[in-house]
Amino acid sequence: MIRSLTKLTTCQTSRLIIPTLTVSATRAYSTKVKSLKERLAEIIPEKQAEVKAFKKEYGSKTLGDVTLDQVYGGMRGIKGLVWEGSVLDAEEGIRFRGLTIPECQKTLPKAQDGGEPLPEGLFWLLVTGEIPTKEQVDQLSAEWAARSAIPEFVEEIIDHCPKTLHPMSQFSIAVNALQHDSQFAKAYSKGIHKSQYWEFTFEDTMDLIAKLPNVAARIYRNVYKDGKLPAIDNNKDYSYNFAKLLGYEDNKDFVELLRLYLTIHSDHEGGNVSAHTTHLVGSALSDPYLSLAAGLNGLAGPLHGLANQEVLRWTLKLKDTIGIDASEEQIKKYLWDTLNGGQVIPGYGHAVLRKTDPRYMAQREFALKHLPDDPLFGLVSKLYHIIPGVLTEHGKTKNPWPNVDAHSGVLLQYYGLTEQDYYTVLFGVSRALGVTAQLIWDRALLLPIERPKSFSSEHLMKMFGAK
Ligand code: HAX
Repeated sequence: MIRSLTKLTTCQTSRLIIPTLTVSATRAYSTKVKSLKERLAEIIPEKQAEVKAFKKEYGSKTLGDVTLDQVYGGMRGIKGLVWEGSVLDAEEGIRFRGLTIPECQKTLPKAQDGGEPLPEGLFWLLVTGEIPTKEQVDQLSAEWAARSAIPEFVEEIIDHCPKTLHPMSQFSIAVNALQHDSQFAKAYSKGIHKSQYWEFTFEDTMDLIAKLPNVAARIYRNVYKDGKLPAIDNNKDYSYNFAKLLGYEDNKDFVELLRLYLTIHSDHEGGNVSAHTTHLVGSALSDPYLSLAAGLNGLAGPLHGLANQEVLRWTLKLKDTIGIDASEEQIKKYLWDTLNGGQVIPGYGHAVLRKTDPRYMAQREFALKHLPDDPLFGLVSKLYHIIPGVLTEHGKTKNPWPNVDAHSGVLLQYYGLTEQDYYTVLFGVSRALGVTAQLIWDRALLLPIERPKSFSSEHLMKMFGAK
């Protein structure tokens, strides 16, 4: 068995599609270090064999019953998806390939000693299950820098969007337009063997991730600034270059924040709207561009990623209405007014989590280190002590604790990125890392088109003999 696996690996590696690169980019990363794709080509055959054997032996086992409440209740808790990159525990929060956020902060390569992890490392971890070396991560930074340019017609499409079009809609339009250069779509239409799907998915994924900062920053500069973008620095990491494109690279702490932000927002297992949508659309063999654009449209919903803009808007409104030094009683009244107005308190509650989100805690730790005296951070901390009690008394939400979105806005506004409507675009750039990592595995494991069963209410009532 081991011998046949080795054979497969060698032959798979020799068939690898090597991307075309500019001379400087080739110089930047044509070293002895094995590339992510080469490493993947070794891992995939082993995993394919493992999953095949697993399915053969345990394929008929059940994972649990499905209740009618779950069918009407957003499929909450139904176990029906495979997701390799991360698993979410209701009490503990997310683990990326088995690692908690603090463990990732400790073990993943960093740009500076004691700093935040580089999202390149997290991507490597999500894709391979292995912690990369600094050299491997540097190679990935260089590869993404080399692939980062976007076609002129995509720039024009973005430039033609009205400033009043929500940045997430612009983002989704631009990602769809990038599909023009999908290697997967082109190869598929020529006719490729299904064993090669993952390679073209990988190439699209690498191109797409590399281009997202240019797309996202162009939207930012067009809507909020003068529309001009600087060139990126091929010797710098992904987050530095993204910060540069946005115009914030001079502030080292902001760049560190972006590294943390892009790392922790990347993946949250498979059932959340953006992840599941990307995976579902990809199952029709829609390429990674089309799949991610669909996922981004889901992320743009206020109960999902858009909550981060809603949190800051709601918090600033609270501040303007009752003041930054409002008493506990005033804050409680404000909270009850929101709830009695039939609105949710943004940034609180979660479909799976039942404790404070560790992504919230990671951002709180960052704030305690870098902006402990910021008045708005003070208000966010005060809300953290008051909101869970009020939501518990309200008695509806199953989880009164803050989620990831309750903290990101206060950090971004501290560094001057105050344009709330833009926040979900940053989330989208990060989420791309997790959902496209899974797309590679979806195609490597040859997962089929998704097609769960549905019934009409009438049919369900008949099934149970309900009158
Ligand atoms: N404020 C007020 N009511 C809330 C609430 C909140 N923060 N969170 C949940 N509830 C309500 C629900 O609206 C629901 O009310 P109804 O029975 O009247 O429909 C009830 O409590 C039960 O909901 P639940 O089972 O606890 O929560 P769900 O799994 O249905 O929904 C949500 C999870 C995250 C959508 C929900 O908690 C919410 O709307 N939170 C506020 C918006 C938000 O922060 N979203 C971001 C979530 C994290 C994320 O995806 N980030 O991208």
